[in-house]
Amino acid sequence: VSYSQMTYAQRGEQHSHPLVKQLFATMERKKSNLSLAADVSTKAELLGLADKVGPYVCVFKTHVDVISDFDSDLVDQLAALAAKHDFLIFEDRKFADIGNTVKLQYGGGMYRIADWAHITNCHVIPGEGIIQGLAEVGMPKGRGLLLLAEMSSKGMLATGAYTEKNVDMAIANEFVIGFIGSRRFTEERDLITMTPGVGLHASGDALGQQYRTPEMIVTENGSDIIIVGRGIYGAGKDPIAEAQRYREAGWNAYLKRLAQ
Ligand code: 5FU
Repeated sequence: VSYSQMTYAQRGEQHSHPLVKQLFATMERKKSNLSLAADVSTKAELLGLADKVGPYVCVFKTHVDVISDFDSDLVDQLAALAAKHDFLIFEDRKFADIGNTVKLQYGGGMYRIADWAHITNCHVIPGEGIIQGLAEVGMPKGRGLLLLAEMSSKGMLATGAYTEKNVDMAIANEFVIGFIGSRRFTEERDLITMTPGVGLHASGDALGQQYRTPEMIVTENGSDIIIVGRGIYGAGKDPIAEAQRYREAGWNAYLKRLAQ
């Protein structure tokens, strides 16, 4: 039986990676396969959003390098909100350098991403050394890595043999817990997929973003988690109401998949 036909709870019970076990348990508890993409530019906005939508998401996704007043208190407070509302933190860093450099970028610098982000991601364009470098920092801390097997934007180049290479590398590396992409990629060791570019209405933006619905992504394509940004907190929106709406849409798409 395909993992797409199993419940998140069942998958959590049999998964070998403690972080993924925790993720699936959270998803089941909160009935949420929604991740918020919090692309806001100040500490106050980021924390405010995390406190408001925290109850409805399983993963809170950050781009910490767009915060103009970043400090270490921000990540302390974000970690406290993650505990309060029961979500994981995913820093969407998209590492893309050689193993030795990404080790420095992941563990050190101003952001010290490995100290607070449960999940991060990378491009495999440099080859497998990037995974090994990140694993040296993240594995002792119990973190997990997603590979960018595809992207959501128009004309993106991660296709065909490149996408397949991502799948091979994910299967071969214990530190990898899954992918960014639009679908389920493999039945090997229950690697998860998280999908950005999800919207209930808009079809895209002026800079190449393309949106698909939760049903296309979760029911039809077998992805596990939808990532939604501006659909929830965009101009004129009520983030709590939209988070509830996307949570319900994502969860119903999952229930529909199970019933197929
Ligand atoms: F890897 C990817 C990708 O392929 N597409 C994306 O859109 C990541 N993203 C991120 O998801 C992007 O950096 C934003 O943080 C978020 C999408 O936000 P939106 O407001 O829902 O378009």
